[in-house]
Amino acid sequence: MISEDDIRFYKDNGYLVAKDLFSREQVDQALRAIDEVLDPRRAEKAYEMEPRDTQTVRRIWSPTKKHPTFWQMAKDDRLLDAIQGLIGENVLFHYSKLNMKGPKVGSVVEWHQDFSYYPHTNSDLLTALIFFDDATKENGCLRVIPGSHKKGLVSHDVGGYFRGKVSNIDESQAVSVEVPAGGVLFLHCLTLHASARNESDQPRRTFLPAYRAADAFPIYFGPHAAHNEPGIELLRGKRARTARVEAGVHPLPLAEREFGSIYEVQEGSHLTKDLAEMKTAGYAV
Ligand SMILES: O=C(O)CCC(=O)C(=O)O
Repeated sequence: MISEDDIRFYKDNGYLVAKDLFSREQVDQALRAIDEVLDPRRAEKAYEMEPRDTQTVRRIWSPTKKHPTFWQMAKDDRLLDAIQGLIGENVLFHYSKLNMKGPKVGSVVEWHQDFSYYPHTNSDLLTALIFFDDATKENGCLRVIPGSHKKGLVSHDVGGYFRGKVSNIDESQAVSVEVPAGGVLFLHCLTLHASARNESDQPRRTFLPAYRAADAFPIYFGPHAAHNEPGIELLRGKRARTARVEAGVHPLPLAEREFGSIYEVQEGSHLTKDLAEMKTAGYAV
């Protein structure tokens, strides 16, 4: 169970680390599940490759739909207890993804706020980054700007279209969050974050289930909401009969072309892709 101090830290800083939330045994089980999902004999294509090394997977889409181990992990009681402490008693599963961040190639993730991809009526949304390897500066651990979640949603546009990234960040405020394997980083949806390319010879595999308070509803039903919304599921408490609305003016994620992942839209590689290919690719960011 997380403490009052932990909750205060999260509210002040927009992130929180819980070390040892998952055991070595659970991490090993998850690593075996990754191997099963990536087994080339599987008919369903479940992943996206690194553009710089077409042998290396960078993202497994919706792992909770691809293997029961990930769904079990996303519903883990200790994890949900912590999430209830952070976003309230009524908790919806929102969507999931798994970033592989392979040795020597693992793609950079540019500065962004997750909320920019899926603005909701309120900001009680978070992602749990569950690390299957020690996340270090060398293998591209997450970098965050503490307290940035209090400043609202900023534009993620480039050239008049949504490109899912923010430039001119004052990186002097950034903190590198190193987390041991089995640990979890809870990330507020408005916290600015990024990660560098993995230059090391160690992977940094991370499972990212996302959650939201049951009274947070999408305010823009673009491709991401349309893709994720059918998969939402109540995990704790009750469904909401009213939407809780925070004041604010939110830029909407109006991209020049649809995109399959955060990597594609940030790199601009979606602009060169065939739309039909993207429609089969899934829209979890
Ligand atoms: O895995 C990372 O380094 C960043 C993850 C992230 O921000 C994302 O996938 O939206």
